[in-house]
Amino acid sequence: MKAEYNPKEIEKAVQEEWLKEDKFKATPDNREKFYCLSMFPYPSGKLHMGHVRNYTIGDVISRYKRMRNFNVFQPMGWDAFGLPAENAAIANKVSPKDWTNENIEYMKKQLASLGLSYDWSKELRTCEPEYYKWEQVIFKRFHDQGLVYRKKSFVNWDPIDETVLANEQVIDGKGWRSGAQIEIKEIDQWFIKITDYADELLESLDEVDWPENVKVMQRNWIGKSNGAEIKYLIEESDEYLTVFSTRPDTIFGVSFLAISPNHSISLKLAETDSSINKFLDRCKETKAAEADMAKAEKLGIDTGISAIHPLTGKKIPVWIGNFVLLDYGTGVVMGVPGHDQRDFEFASKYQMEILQVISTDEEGLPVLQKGSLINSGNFNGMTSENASEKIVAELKDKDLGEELVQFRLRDWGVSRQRYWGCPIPVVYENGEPRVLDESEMPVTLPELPANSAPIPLSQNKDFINHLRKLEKRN
Ligand code: ANZ
Repeated sequence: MKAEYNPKEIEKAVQEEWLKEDKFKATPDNREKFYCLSMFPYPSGKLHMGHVRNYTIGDVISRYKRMRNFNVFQPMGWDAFGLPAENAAIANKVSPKDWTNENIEYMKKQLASLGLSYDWSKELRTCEPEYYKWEQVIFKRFHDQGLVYRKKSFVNWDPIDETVLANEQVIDGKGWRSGAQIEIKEIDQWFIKITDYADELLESLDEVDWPENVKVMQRNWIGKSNGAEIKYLIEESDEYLTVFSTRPDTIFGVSFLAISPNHSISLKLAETDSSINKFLDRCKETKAAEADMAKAEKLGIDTGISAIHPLTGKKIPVWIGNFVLLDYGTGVVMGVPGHDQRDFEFASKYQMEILQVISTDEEGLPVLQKGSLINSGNFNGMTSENASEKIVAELKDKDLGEELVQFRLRDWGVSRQRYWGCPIPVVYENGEPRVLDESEMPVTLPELPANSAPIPLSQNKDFINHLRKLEKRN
């Protein structure tokens, strides 16, 4: 035996032996089973050190369990759909499928050379119809349970990559990969109703054994807020603007209402008012991650509309504010500059009244903590908590408000990739969407002619004809 360990020689020989004997293929027997699955890698081309670390950890666990006589099943697969394959395909004039499969073969060799003990007989590639059929089946079953719905919503549109981007993929108003100026578009999208489970998700965090900082991040992401919906009558109309507020105790300090630039009233006004139109254009450049919005300069424009304060009857000006999110609460905010930093900056900039209605030990304005009420009519002297309750009760009596719980968690939008993604199993019959039957699945991606760049599915004639046939069958 040689004194020196030569990995290239020894490992290669041993790995060949493993392969010959199908060493890691899992077959059921009487032993206790152990299933070990690490996250599938994206087949980007080559493994990096992060992969090596990640997959070594899974493999160490599998080997340990094997040595303890468990019947271990450790499979591997590829998270193989996604835009990078399409971009590479366009740049290199290969099909996304060939590009992906070539990368997989290369990375598989690399994984093998690390000696990781996978059962390759069960390998999955998420771009294969045998796999994504089940995504379509799950979509259908969610739909049948009322957990999938379609709604118009605003998205970040990257005109170069011709795709929708998540807020986190927009950096300073530009696409993270293409660098293109992002456009805000309103399009129909499918959503999965994960918000139905918000409370359950939040409560079950108490039961999982995770580091506390991770749990805090999760709680913030779910973002439960207890507050109230409060209605302000729009002057000279019978319509209301409804705000969501977590601080009804500050209602006597309201100096303005602010609506989102994407609110239907803003859009309507922009049709006839050129300065509002210009303002909305300016706001379009800044839709991005919420965290960026919080830092951005607060900008607004007066709509000229007034609303009536539900308790004092005072006229309150309605502004459009770039800091108001359309898809949180009601898309309308009551501005209380004496007690909210953002409202304070806004009111200072546009010279609006700043009234203190909560008194604490804090000096100067804004006073952010809760305390006792001042300048608030019958509610003076009450604590914030007590006053909030009483104020909401009075609003409820007048049919102008009620308690409301809001979550920051949004329903999950499943906009697909241009071409290289799982087709959503829906056809349109007389303009109405029909989710396909499980017997009609999988709806497969059309093959691309050799050397042609992938085009969006909606423009692919083969695919459209295929769907037409499905429509006729019913
Ligand atoms: C008046 C008020 C006074 C508020 C005050 C806060 C402090 P969280 O806790 O994150 O749920 N808000 C409501 N909808 C909004 C939207 N679509 N875009 C931006 N801001 C929105 O925050 C709830 C508070 O965020 C709400 O309570 C509202 O401002 C604002 F001293 O109402 B508050």
